[in-house]
Amino acid sequence: MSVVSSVCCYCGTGCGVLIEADAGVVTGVAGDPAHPANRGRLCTKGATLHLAAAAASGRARHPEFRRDRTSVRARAGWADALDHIAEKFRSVVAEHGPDAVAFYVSGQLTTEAYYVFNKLARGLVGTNNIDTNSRLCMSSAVAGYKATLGVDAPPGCYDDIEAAGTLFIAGSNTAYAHPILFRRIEAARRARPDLKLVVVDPRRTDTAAEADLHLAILPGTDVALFHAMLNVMLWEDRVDRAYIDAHTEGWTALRDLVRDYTPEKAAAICGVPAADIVTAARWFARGPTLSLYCQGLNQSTCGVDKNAALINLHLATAQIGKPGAAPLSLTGQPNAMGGREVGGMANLFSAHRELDNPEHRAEVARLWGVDALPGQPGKTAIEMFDAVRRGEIRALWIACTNPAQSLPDQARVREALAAAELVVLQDAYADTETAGFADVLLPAAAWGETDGTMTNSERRIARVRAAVPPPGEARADWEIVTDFARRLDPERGVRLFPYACAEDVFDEHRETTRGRDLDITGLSYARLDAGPQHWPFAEGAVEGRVRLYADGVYPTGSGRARFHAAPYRPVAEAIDARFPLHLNTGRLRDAWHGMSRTGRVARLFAHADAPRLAMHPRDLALRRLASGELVRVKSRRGEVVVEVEASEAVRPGQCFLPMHWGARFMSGLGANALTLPAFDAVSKQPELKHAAVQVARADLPWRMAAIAVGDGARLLDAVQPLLRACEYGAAGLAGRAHDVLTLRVGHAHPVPDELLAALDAALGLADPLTVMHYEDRPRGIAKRVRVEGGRVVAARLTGETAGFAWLRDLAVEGVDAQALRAWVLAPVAHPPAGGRVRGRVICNCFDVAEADIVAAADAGADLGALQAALKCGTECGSCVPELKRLLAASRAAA
Ligand SMILES: Nc1nc2c(c(=O)[nH]1)N[C@H]1C(S)=C(S)[C@@H](COP(=O)(O)OP(=O)(O)OC[C@H]3O[C@@H](n4cnc5c(=O)[nH]c(N)nc54)[C@H](O)[C@@H]3O)O[C@H]1N2
Ligand SMILES: Nc1nc2c(c(=O)[nH]1)N[C@H]1C(S)=C(S)[C@@H](COP(=O)(O)OP(=O)(O)OC[C@H]3O[C@@H](n4cnc5c(=O)[nH]c(N)nc54)[C@H](O)[C@@H]3O)O[C@H]1N2
Ligand code: SF4
Ligand SMILES: [Mo]
Repeated sequence: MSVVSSVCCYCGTGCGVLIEADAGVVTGVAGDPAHPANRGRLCTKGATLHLAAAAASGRARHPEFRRDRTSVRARAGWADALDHIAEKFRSVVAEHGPDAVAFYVSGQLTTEAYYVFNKLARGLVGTNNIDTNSRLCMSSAVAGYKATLGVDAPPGCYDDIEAAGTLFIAGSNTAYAHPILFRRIEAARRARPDLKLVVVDPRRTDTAAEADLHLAILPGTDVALFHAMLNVMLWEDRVDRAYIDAHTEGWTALRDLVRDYTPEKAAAICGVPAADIVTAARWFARGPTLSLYCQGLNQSTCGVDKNAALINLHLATAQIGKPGAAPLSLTGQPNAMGGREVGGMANLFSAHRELDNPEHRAEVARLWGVDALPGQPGKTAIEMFDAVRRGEIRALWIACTNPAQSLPDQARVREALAAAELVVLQDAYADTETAGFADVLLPAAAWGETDGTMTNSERRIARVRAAVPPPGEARADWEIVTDFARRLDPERGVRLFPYACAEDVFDEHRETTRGRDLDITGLSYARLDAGPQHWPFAEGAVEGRVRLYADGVYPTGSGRARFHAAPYRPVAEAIDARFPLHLNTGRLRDAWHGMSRTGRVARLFAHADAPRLAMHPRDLALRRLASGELVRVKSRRGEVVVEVEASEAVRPGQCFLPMHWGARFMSGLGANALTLPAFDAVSKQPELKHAAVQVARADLPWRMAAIAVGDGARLLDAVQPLLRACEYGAAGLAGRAHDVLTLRVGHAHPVPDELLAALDAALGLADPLTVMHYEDRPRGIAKRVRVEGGRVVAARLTGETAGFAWLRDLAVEGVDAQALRAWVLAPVAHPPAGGRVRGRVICNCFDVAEADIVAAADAGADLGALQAALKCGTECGSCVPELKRLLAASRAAA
């Protein structure tokens, strides 16, 4: 057995993990006690990384390609696949120029892979058409920092959590999206009960529920709120005039602008009490104040203004450059920061250089050893897919991202993917939504299989290490690019891409940072082996700089930070009589994006096993809907059918749909069937957090549900035809010791018998000799159950699906199925008396269900008693916020 230290491949917290491996297989993970981001802790997703890594089905193992759109992809060798792409690229470039080629890459690549992709696009192909999913994620934060502080550098660090007097969390559901940071926040508040927590979020998330003050603002109104807070600070003389005079510029314009934003006026725009705005302003100004913010600010058509308006507050009160005081933008993906360092966006260049600066271009050309670099701006994500759709971009290389799930307005995205002459997909898995569009599939090594570095939210660079070899012929991302570059241009490619290992790439990247704000010339793999380090870390330094701007000098040219005076602007798509509800989208605790990895770990479905639209009970009543019913959610662009659930966490007039379910896990295209491609004029980041929708009951009387024990990914493949055939469908996994497929579908009329027969064959329900079978044709009701060794291993319920959850739990628990025979062979639909259903699991570590927690809470338990009796929330802690919420709900009900 071997143990290798690396970092978690999920969120930007960047937790250190120890990967245990045996005979080439990842067998376990543990939090790395030596890593400063997590000190040994992991959240639900991090703690199950080994399960995701060990799930072998669905991995891309061999290159595949097809010569034309009418054929299917066939397995090929690396040389043939890469030569095929090279040939296509050469012909497209010869005929239409380099800008007819584009790369769409990812904040989940290592810095080294990111670096070589950039060099390939700009240095070898000669196009700036390289953008990334960070455009959907961090580009407003990048632009917000640059507009105010001069460069894209988060000035604070995680230790500021413990040093702060006020934590100001805006548009971040830290409890779900950065759980280990939230554990630190909880611990800091336990240690110092006077540490104030303010949360700005339209929803009452678990993060908001923990706050001393929750500002449940109306969607998109943050700028009005932040301006009003500054208005209060001005009135009450809480701004730091000396700091403003010495270290900033643009104050007068901002001061004049915010005069109009009285708390009363902002209260009307934001839908929160004016008194709360005043309180927030006072706590903020008192400080030291650490702001933590994420997609609620970034994913907006005024995302840059939101970011900058918050930074204004830090500058006006001098809450920056000292312990506990900083505007700290949380990065989403594990290497969102590293991508920015190497210039991984269409408008950026290596080492925080600017594309539109000719000197910067010349510097990079010199460093790379090329004559010149293209100056024509590249296309950003939304623009890029539009250009593909129009036929302007003909060849598209996608790596480590799943645009057929995650980009807004899926109908348009899919038109683009279908229109392209060549789609290359470099992914670790072969079964993502985007894989269906790929002409060439290049199998990539995944987490635990590659070497490199990543930078987390606090500018800390850590080593990523391989613990096992990649499966089949999969290769590291940087290696695929290097090989391709050498084939595309045998002379220049070999000269420009001389790398033999990831470290060679790192060393070259390091050199490009010399003299820049993010100078890391003092770092090396050897240095990083001793532990992760903050940048900047210039040659000769003994450690990285933990906090920036302590001296009040900003890299803006004038040395002064710039106030940003932009008025509040509403969301792009207003609600109206036809689309009267605000739709908000975002994350759940245990799912990662399109679930290509978390969707292989059955226990990660236990917290939320299907996509559900959260709506306020009043809005449900208005539509005569009840929790659990199917609804059709429609926007101007598309629709989805999902279950609705009553939730007090959303305000009346709003609803929330998780982003995780795409076409592989549900019928339809998921949340992004509804979202719109409108983007911020500066950052080009789309407004994924808001669309206008309508919601109405979906009358789909024909229902079917199925379960089956087996290989999760294979079973999910088998249910795809049914998901496609039905208007409603949700597929997932359940279980811990073994995978149980779960499938629920609904449709206006019965689906063709052939489809059901095919499903039965795939789930092992076809053999009349081994399958118990009840059928009531006139009523359209059928039950089929297969029992093996006294255990339910597969079942299908048609027409009447009331027994679904009960059967699923029987299959999960593998309990003796004696009572089943009588039930299957009788017309009753509901589970027999005593047929218990476990329901949602809140604590994933100890497998504790909501029902058991609620029962204990109703019996008077407090958090300590709950933890002592059920052990829930005593391991990773991810469920603690929810335990507190259930306890509070129980107390309120009592
Ligand atoms: N479990 C889990 N964790 C993740 C990820 C994941 O997929 N799953 N993904 C990672 C990635 S890439 C990212 S970018 C981060 C995202 O992390 P977060 O940004 O924290 O997560 P989201 O749920 O997208 O959105 C955050 C909150 O913004 C709120 N919001 C919506 N509109 C507004 C608004 O107008 N103003 C304000 N103030 N708030 C608003 C939403 O209600 C939501 O609660 O998470 C990272 N961590
Ligand atoms: N409605 C809505 N949409 C959203 C958001 C939202 O809040 N609401 N959030 C947006 C945000 S912030 C983000 S970051 C995006 C995320 O959207 P995506 O980038 O599409 O998300 P993932 O599912 O993480 O895609 C990563 C892909 O890389 C593959 N992969 C994993 N490891 C490797 C590897 O080592 N190498 C390679 N080559 N491939 C690998 C995975 O199998 C997966 O297919 O979604 C955006 N879309
Ligand atoms: S908080 Fe969880 S998902 Fe994020 S890096 Fe840490 S273990 Fe991974
Ligand atoms: Mo993200």
